[in-house]
Amino acid sequence: MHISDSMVAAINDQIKAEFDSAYIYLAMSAYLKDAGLDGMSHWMYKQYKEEVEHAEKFINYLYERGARVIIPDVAKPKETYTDAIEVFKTAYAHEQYVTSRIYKLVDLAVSEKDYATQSMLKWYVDEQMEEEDNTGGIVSKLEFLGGDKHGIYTVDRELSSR
Ligand code: OFO
Repeated sequence: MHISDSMVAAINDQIKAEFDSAYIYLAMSAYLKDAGLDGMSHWMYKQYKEEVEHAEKFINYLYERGARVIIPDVAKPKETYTDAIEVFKTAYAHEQYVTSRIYKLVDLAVSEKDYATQSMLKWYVDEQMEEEDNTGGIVSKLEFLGGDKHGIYTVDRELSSR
């Protein structure tokens, strides 16, 4: 069955959102590196790479469906933050936003009875659950520490093993 123009447009839009996410995390990684938090910076760098993979997965899906891929502009990400907690809170809120976007794609695929796209999106639904859990978990830890430098150092070391 042919994929609809509206579904192709929505997926191209999501490809942009994934690249925007990648850049947001790359900028967070650079901020954390500058703040001397090498482990957190490394964690965010890995997150950046994952977002590029998410974009590529959508690109390959459109290729499989014989649809046109549009490579987007990437939005300039925020460069500076108050501290590591603000970084991870922003990342958590961003993941919640991306989840809402993925759910809208599912809604569209359901309304169009596009079963192939629904099946492909299942992977993203699961992935978003994991990403919210990861970023939300780090926020909880940092909030618990409430600025305690030794604790932050420990979390930083822990995140270096991602
Ligand atoms: Fe692509 O999952 Fe995060 O944004």
